[in-house]
Amino acid sequence: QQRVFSGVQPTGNLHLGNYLGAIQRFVALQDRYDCIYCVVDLHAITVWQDPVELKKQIREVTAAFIASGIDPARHIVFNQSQVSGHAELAWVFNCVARLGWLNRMTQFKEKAGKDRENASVGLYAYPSLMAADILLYRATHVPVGEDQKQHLELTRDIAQKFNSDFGPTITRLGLGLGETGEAFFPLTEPLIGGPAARVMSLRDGSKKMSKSDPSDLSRINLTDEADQVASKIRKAKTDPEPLPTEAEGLKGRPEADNLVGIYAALSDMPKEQVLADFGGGQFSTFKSALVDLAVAKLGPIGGEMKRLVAEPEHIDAILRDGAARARVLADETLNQVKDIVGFVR
Ligand code: AQP
Repeated sequence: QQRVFSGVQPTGNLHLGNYLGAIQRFVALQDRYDCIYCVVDLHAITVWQDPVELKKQIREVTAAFIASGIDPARHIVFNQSQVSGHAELAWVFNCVARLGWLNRMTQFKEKAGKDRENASVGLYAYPSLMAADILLYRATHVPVGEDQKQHLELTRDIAQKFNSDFGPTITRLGLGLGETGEAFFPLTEPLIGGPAARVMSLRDGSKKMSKSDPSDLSRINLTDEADQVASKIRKAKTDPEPLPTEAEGLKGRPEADNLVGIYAALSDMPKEQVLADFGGGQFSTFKSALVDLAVAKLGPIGGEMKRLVAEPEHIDAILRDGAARARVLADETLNQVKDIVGFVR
């Protein structure tokens, strides 16, 4: 069975990168897979969160999912902390993952910065929890932005080590997948790609668009009003050359490449087509078209998000229902893991 799992952290300022790299693709996968979309609040607290804000942000991410077109009746939408299996399986994976593997994770190095001694243990163990999120549902596919590639590789390493450490027990208990029956966890495939796998900051083409960038001008938030979107795109950094006519010409021009990629992803066309339409022209013309496109696409989503967050009881009911359905799947895996590892239950 083909199953998709992915998550978004409720850490504020949901932006165009989150939308194009993740949420828009979550929506597109709904017809082909059973999907589980999670608001990963346990991940959020790896850095300190204000409790009142955290609650608001959990509801806001849920609202973004629904406003973008995810159907919580057909698929599962919930917040991670309501299903305790995530934390339980993460502990088992903490005992499977090796220190050396975690030491190589670049996101931890970036987020911990120079003051590594002061980073939380949770931030360090984050990839192990992420592996648990995915493998608790034995998900086969995970749509994420490019920045999560390394964590996905670690998830596969953890699955593989668990499968090999416990191979004979998995076979003896008849819990394996596929022909050989030795593997309990699938080797999950990342779904990364398209023109917006890595949306960059509007102020600096070498940095990814991110929630934590102190400059609000660096990102387009999903809840920005039309005039804010227009002003941010008009102020976006560019270079003095006109747009190239072919994708080759975007090499070495990160800001131009980023804006063309955003246009391509928003309009669901390849970058080549965007350049066929706008190549040779000035940025000002292209930026005006990009403003119109971004406002047309994001305006309704932002409006619907605001309407939904005004009814928190409705959102909380969706999350409770999703969590109850997720728990059934999670408990099944977790019980099998307990049997494999040798716990008494
Ligand atoms: N710039 C991006 N381009 C494409 N995809 C992106 N994603 C994030 N940024 C970009 C994808 O969005 C999903 C959810 O990401 P997250 O919840 O891990 O949040 P984040 O935006 O990466 O935020 P952080 O890490 O909380 O904030 P920063 O980076 O500011 O410290 C993921 O699929 C991610 O790949």
